[in-house]
Amino acid sequence: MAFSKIYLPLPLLTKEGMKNKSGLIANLEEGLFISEDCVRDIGMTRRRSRKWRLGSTAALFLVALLNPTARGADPASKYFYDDKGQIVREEVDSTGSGRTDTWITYKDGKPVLQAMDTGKHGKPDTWYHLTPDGQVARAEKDQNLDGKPDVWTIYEKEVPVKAEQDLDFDGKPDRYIYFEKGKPVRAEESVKRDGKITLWLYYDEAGVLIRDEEDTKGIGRATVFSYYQDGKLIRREEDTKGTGRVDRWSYYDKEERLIRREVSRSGSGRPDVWAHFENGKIVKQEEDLLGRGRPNVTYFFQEGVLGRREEDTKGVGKVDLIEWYEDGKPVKRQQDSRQQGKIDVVSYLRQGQIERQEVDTKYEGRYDLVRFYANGRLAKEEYDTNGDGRPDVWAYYDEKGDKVLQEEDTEYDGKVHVRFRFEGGRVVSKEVVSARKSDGPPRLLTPKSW
Ligand SMILES: [Ca+2]
Ligand SMILES: [Ca+2]
Ligand SMILES: [Ca+2]
Repeated sequence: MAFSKIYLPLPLLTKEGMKNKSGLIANLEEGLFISEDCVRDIGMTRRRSRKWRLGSTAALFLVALLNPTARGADPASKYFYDDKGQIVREEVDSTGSGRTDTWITYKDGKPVLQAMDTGKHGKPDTWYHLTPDGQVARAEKDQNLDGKPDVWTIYEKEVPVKAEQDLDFDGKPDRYIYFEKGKPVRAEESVKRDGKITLWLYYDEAGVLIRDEEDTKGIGRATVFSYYQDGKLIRREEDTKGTGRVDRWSYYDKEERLIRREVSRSGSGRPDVWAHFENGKIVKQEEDLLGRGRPNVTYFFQEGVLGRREEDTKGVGKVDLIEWYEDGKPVKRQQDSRQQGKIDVVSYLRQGQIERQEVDTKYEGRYDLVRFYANGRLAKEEYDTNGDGRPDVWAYYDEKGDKVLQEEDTEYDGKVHVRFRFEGGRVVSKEVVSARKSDGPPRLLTPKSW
């Protein structure tokens, strides 16, 4: 009776095939999961089976068998018979190492089950169930060596057609793999290991992942769609609100690093936010705040930190508002209030609150008004009305924003000569400090407000 050699490998995931989501190679042993890693995998990270290749364990075993001189011994079998002389069992030491590594069960003189120790554990970890004509009908594999199978493969004419994998070793399958012509074409997985299928994977003819769809919200339909090239993520589309409409598109480079992300905040199905990344860090983000289908706001980042924001507030194609940021807060704001290509208002902020503002009231490239704020409210203004670079009118405001006092240097000598007091927007008193020309009303100032 010859030893029935069965080396049909199980369609397991190889090292290359077991990248997890962050792109790291998962912990593996002989191309298989190791148990702690699988347990840790539950609910935490998820490995996507990028590629299947036929497992190598059995192939290595075959090499060892064909090359017995390497061990210096020949395979040896022990046979066991029933009282009628019919063979019931065979124990094989396939490498001649003195240790049994294959156990074959016979029925009616034919092998029906071949159990193998593929990893020198001293006990079987792989079982092949055979048809009466000696073909593999079903295979089982115990990956975590707890004595219980956790991969089940169904064969037709010795070609795998379906496999089931128990990834958390609770005895129930969590991944179903479907084959065509011996190659995986499709898989389904219960990501939470609760039996509910939430991940669908699709493979090309070479068994390389081309697309997967995931129901991340447990709503019974896919909300994340990922596309792969050469097994690597190139694009991901997401329905982040579960409305049935994609509202986020992500694009990746050859190292699976994010290079662009588009978002539809309005939910229209068309992007209105465009973010650009370099080396995994955001460098620029554009936004369409006017709903015109093109961006009118751009954020600029350095080392992932916001440095500047530019806005075309009217959507005319010209930036008229620039904000500078430090530690995530605006510290300076430049405005072209007339949209004519010149900055005429500059505001300085602290902790996001305005402290000072310089205004070019005549739009001639010179700041002739300085405003001071207290707790975000206008408190004081200084005007240089004659363009000599020195203030000559000072206005003071109360907490309601009403002007209460205006002082004027009518002689342009740096001193106050006339003082007007206001109540409810009207002059209630005039005090002449010292002046040659002091008979007029308070100076009319522009701009009235900004
Ligand atoms: Ca097991
Ligand atoms: Ca399970
Ligand atoms: Ca002046």
